[in-house]
Amino acid sequence: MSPSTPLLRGVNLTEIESLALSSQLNMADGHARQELTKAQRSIVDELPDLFAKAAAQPVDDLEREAHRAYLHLLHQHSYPTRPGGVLTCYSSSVAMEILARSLVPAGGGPVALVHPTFDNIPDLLRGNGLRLLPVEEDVLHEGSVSAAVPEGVRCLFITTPNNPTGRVLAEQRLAAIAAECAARDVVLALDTSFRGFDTRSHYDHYAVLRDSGCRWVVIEDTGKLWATLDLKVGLLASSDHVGLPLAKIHSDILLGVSPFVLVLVTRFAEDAAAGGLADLHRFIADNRALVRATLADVPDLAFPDGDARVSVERVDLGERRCLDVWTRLRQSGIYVLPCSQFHWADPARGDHSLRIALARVPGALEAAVRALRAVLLRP
Ligand code: EGV
Repeated sequence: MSPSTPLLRGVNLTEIESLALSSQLNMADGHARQELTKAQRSIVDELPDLFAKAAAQPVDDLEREAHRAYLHLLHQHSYPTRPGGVLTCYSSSVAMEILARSLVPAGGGPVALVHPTFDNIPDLLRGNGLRLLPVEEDVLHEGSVSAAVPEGVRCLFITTPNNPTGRVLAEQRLAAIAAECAARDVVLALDTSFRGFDTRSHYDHYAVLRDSGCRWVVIEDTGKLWATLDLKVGLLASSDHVGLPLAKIHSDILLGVSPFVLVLVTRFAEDAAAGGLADLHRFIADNRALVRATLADVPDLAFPDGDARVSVERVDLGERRCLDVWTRLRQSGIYVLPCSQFHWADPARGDHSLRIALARVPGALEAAVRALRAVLLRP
């Protein structure tokens, strides 16, 4: 084991991300930190008017508008519109905590969870006393559907597009998995927080889930797309007869999110629908190309997620250990994310990769990746 390994043992990804928050070269967290576009800046210029609108209008209407603007933007036309069908939360992690708590009294076996994925998902599930069973991405996406839904689980939880791999659950595969969950009465839960970046995840998931007849929950997140200084919401959507006390637990935690944030989300979603989303996709693709080009001549290096479109990029370091590289970068005030903790059931499998955030100002990203290149080329 390398001497730097104990440094981050028992530390979660968010704790590592928080070390980077005040750094000029923070390529660690997956939050949006790029510059606002001209159109987005004009929304910010209108904030006093938006504040007044938020204060004047019934919050029910503002909530409906925000759900509609965001979910239609991403082609999720069949989302539930019944009261309580979409619960608005401060963040997707709050939605996740509500789901995890709701699963506890459901009884039965463990929760099957995609492996790897962002570690706060397993941590929130385990923190509520739930047992977990890892499901490898390949098993989830290919081969027998019954292997993707392990015997005896109470819930199957899938992050799609996944964080950090960017892997997207195809429509046919979702339909097959949902049918299996319906037949075996397993709750199917999706975290689609990164879906805004990838049009391959813009098919209508809610239509597929509804038609399957399974019990389902979907967590959505407006927080990954736009650099709104963490003014965002998480959405917790569920099927008619989900059989989980989601609304009750939601009420334990909050009365409602700020109407001001709801209005802001609506305006950013409308701007995205008017062309901003396509611009954002080009921006992320350019930043991904910049990372790959800057590191192209480094030997024994690979980009394992060739097809990814999410706002993070994994780098396979070959023989090098991510903690050694992370430590050396940190000495220059540059932060990325070591990948060990994404592999929540087997951290060693992430010991040789890093995750770089792409929702950043290109100049800063380039400076950070050049420094990474220098570290990797130094023996
Ligand atoms: C990412 C931060 C939480 C999370 C960041 C994230 N962690 N919520 N405990 O929002 O990929 O960096 O999802």
